[in-house]
Amino acid sequence: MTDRMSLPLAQADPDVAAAIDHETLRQHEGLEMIASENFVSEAVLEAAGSVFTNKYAEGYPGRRYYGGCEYADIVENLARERARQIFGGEHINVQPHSGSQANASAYAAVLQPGDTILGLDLSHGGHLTHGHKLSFSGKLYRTTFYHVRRDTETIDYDELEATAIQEKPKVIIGGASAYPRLWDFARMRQIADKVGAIYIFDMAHIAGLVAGGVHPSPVPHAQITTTTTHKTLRGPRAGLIICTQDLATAVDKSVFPGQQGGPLVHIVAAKAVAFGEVLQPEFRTYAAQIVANAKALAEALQAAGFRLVSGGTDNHLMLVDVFEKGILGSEAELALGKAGITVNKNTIPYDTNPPLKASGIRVGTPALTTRGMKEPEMRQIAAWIAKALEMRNDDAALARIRGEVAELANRFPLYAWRRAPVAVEA
Ligand code: DSN
Repeated sequence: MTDRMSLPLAQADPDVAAAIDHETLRQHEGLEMIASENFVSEAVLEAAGSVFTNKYAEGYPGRRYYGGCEYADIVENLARERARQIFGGEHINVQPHSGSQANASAYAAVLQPGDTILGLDLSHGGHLTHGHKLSFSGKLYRTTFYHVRRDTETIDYDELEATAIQEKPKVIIGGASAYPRLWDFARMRQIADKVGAIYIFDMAHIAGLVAGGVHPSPVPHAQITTTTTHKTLRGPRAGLIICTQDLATAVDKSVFPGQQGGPLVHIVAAKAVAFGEVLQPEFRTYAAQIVANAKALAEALQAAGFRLVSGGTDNHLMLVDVFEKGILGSEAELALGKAGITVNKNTIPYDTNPPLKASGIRVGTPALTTRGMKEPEMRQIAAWIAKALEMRNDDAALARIRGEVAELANRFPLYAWRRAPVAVEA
């Protein structure tokens, strides 16, 4: 290997190294409350940064198109076995590079272009890949949507059933990126069976809660369950598919060679490590604390006068209707960012504002729970959120909150040895 190939990153590429240092510090100093984000362990980071990034391994364990796959087989088999222990299910595919590619593969396994999908409307909490017209799912397939009720802001299963009977979809997909309540998996499967549709459930947001036993599982109900692995599940950024045995060959072919070439073996290895962590008893405690923290945060925000979509939360996230107080979601996101609290603006059901402004913010607890924060910290954070939104046009007040936030963050260290303050310029 040449000398240059052996240099540590800080010497080989100081610009990228500095950006990584800054990002490490940013993650440490702020309060990460984007509901879909989390912090992986050092072990997962190490596997994700391992020499498996060098390896091609098209195919599946024992049936590869390249030589030298004996260790790739070991990590892929470990990931599959551990995922099976966590979620059950008859067949597991751990190769999807992302949740979107897991969904693309799931659809392609059971649909032809032009077939109909019935999914939750994006503006009611759904996901781009559940049929939105700007996504492959809305371009390749005919799409139709179900919604939440105006009064309860929970899924309208009667509307879903009526639409299914009328539109005769080949796939009904459940799952959401911004829905704070439990799902009725049995009812959805019943509707799917009634109209002869395949029931797919995308559990990306709640997978860690399902794994930790604090949320019912869709796996016994859905013919195909998809997920990302990096949200509540706290693994590397990637996807996963669980399906019934009769769909195993179609799903495997759909992932490779249908949607992807070689798997990202370093990420598959990191999934194996993360799934090993999920199998430890501590993960159940972690999952329970995510939900307890969300409840504490929701109650404190309500006590501070905020309206929450659907009146609260059953899972890891909540949607705060800030427009009810005359604040746009985009303004709230900006003000909270200045105060060191990272959230995203989010449409609320029947929103009268466009998505880039939105009437709500989505707030989640998985990442802060990983740092060890509990209910008292959630109540403190709710007070800061209320104060920051009230003082949203006062940069000095927001900077003061940011200082208090940093003090709290310092009490819950993150990646301490990875931070290189010397390399980080102000
Ligand atoms: N971007 C993810 C989320 O934030 O929910 C969904 O893909």
